[in-house]
Amino acid sequence: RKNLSVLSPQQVELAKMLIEMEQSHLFKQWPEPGVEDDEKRAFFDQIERLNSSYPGGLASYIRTARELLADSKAGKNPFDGFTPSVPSGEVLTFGDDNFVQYEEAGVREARKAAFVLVAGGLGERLGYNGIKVALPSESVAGTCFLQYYIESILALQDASCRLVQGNCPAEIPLVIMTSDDTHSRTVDLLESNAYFGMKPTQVKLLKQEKVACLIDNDAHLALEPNNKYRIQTKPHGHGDVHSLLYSSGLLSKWHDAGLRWVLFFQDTNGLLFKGIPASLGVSATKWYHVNSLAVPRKAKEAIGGITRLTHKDGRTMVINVEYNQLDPLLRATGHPDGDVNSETGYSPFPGNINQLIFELGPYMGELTRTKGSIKEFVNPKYKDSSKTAFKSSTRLECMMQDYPKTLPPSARVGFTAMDTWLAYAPVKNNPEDAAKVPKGNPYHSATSGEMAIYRANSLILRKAGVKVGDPVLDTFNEQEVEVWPRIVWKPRWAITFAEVKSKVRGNNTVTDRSTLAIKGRDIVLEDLSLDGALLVDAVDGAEVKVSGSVRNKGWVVEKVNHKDTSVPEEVRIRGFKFNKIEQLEKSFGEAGKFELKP
Ligand code: UGB
Repeated sequence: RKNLSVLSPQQVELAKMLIEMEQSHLFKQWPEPGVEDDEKRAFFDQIERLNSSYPGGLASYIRTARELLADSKAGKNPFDGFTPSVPSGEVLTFGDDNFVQYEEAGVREARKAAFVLVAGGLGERLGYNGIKVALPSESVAGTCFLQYYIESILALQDASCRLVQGNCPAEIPLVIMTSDDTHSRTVDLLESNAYFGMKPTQVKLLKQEKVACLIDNDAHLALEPNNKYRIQTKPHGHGDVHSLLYSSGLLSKWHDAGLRWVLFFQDTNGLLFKGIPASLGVSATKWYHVNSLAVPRKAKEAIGGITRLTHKDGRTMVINVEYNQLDPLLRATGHPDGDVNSETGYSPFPGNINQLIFELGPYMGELTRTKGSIKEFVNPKYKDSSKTAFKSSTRLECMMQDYPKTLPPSARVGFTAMDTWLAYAPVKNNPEDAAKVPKGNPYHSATSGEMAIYRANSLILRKAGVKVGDPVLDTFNEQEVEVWPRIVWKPRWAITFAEVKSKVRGNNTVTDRSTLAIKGRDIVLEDLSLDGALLVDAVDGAEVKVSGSVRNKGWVVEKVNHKDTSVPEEVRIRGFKFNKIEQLEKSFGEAGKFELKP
């Protein structure tokens, strides 16, 4: 009480709030006024930040925490009264007429879209020292994830404008949610690479704040172990993206500019944009307010399951049930074996890849009501079964895919499922953990993430009529993977299957030991026979026909041990590198018609 004289009027109000919320333990060790006054004010600076960054303020955080901790202690099932069942959604088959039509519809809509990348996570499971969006998605061209995302958005923007023939103001906005863990390194990555070709004004960074940790079931706030003037904080989860978008004012700006869609995506999926155009087309055609992209999911795989939940009172919703909850929910509702694979070899519940497409109007309406707050959860690790003490402090968390939980039953919530090879290859696990993944389940490692890109591009070219060599099985960092020809292309070469088909003519062949990098927009493969390595670059307007027989010693895949610290971290975590023995490399720097025929 005596220390109040040290504080500003706003800080005094916050101090009173803390006392009312039974947080007086925070001040127990405070010395007399006049001693460490700057530290006391700094303490309240942090309290002010924690208060203003949480919808409803810190008092609301503490109240919610008490409720959720009481529910957790009582063992209350968050799905009490709900029965799970398999929802129905749009299932796409890559390359068929339906897929191509949805892609065209999606490209048409893309100029009315805004993209939101959640990239505040440190990626503890991966253990990589840098930010995850700076990791190369593949090592033929060395494109990092952020570059791949930005170049894909720009390619979609151009494709969308071409389709509507000029009637196009489009500069598709990109929002990146960062955190203290990732913010400055994300800014550096963008600035040192000229925003990968995007206008800096198109990109907006929103930084999420961490939330206060809690020491017990009464939601007493935790102090840092060695600092009585600092509240301990931890990440609140990707669900923060909704309140940040709401408070940024961006949604109404987008709405006024005629935008219609907001697409959310995660930090390390090198296949993501192969499924985006068609899924956006599904949203537009089916008028989905919420559309989640999904892939077949192995039972117990560490991705959420999209589930229809029907309550005893008749309410029903289609929602992600997180991987650690699906199995217990099924067991509690008459499925004694829990989450198991069906005869298809997969769980009947489609896997949520957390790529979400929201219609902007209904989304804005809902956020005006909720201020962007998302249903939270708490996951305390108790010391013993009395559930009275925690092993370490806990905090509330939230997930962006829980947004539909507060929607009325009239909301149109659906999903779009497609093959995993096309749309999902995240990089989440370090080599040791990936090597322990049960056989048949995906590794989700840097190794599998990169190999998945070569596989997808090979399969897409095959579908477009190219004869692509078969994969060989090999093992890197103790993970057995299919090694397909190392084929990559810039998103501006082709962002849809229709574009791929339009740039592949005649009889083309790529052997299994080949590497192919296509870096320019107006490059066409026509009667090419490739057995080796070929890298072609061309400025826009340089129309290059690549044909004839290209044969050289090529690039050989060489193993690298993940423990070999003489190799850069981003290379050794994938377990291989290229020995670039011989290649044909050609660059076309001016507009015109050219033929590359060795
Ligand atoms: N992220 C943030 O931006 N802020 C945070 O505070 C935390 C994370 P993880 P997770 O698709 O593979 C999700 O850790 O949480 C960003 C879905 O919940 O990679 O294990 C972070 O930077 C799950 O349903 O994923 O699981 C990253 O971009 C499942 O679908 C993103 O949030 C799974 O992803 C995800 O963080 C999946």
